[in-house]
Amino acid sequence: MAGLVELVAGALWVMLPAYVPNNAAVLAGGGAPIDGGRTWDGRRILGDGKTWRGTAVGTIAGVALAVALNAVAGPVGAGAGVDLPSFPPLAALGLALGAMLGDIGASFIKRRSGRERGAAFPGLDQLDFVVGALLLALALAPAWTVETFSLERLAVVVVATPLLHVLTNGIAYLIGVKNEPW
Ligand code: CTP
Ligand code: MG
Ligand code: K
Repeated sequence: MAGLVELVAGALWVMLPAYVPNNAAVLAGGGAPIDGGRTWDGRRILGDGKTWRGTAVGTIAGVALAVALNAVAGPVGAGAGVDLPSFPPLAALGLALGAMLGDIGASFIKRRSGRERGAAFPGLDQLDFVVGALLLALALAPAWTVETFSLERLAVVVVATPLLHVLTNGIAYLIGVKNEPW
């Protein structure tokens, strides 16, 4: 049991800098779309839901959270009796920016498949940012990523992230900051 708690706590901890960017982007969204309104084959390349401001604020929020977590990793880990990793700068950037890029890549796929802005794409919506975060972390901080994301932790991330995503987006919808509950 103690092992399971430590496993789940560690998995969620290392993903926090990837979880926060999407939520920060929702709060900060608006302004110029990344695709500048351009279309491809009659459909928007990305759509109005992917903005420069949302992407920048989301990325900064994720990196800032990693910096904050670094400051408290020791005391919090000791208090909870678990070993919590800290985030080197490139790992933090990879997780945060990668999460945003994964979400942007998903919008690209959604538009190509004819889905309008805001349409749901179950599965993709919940895991796009996980894939983006892990890939960019792997590219920017390969040793840290391989060491930190054990297969066990990855399994927890793949199972727990969709649940957390559904929960946080549902709350964001209910309190009126998000247009759709996904
Ligand atoms: N947002 C943003 N920039 C991003 C990601 C999100 O500005 N890179 C903001 C937008 O205001 C967006 C909101 O966060 O409408 C919700 O994000 P998301 O659900 O990812 O976008 P959707 O509007 O649903 O568009 P899409 O169908 O392309 O996912
Ligand atoms: Mg959406
Ligand atoms: K999305």
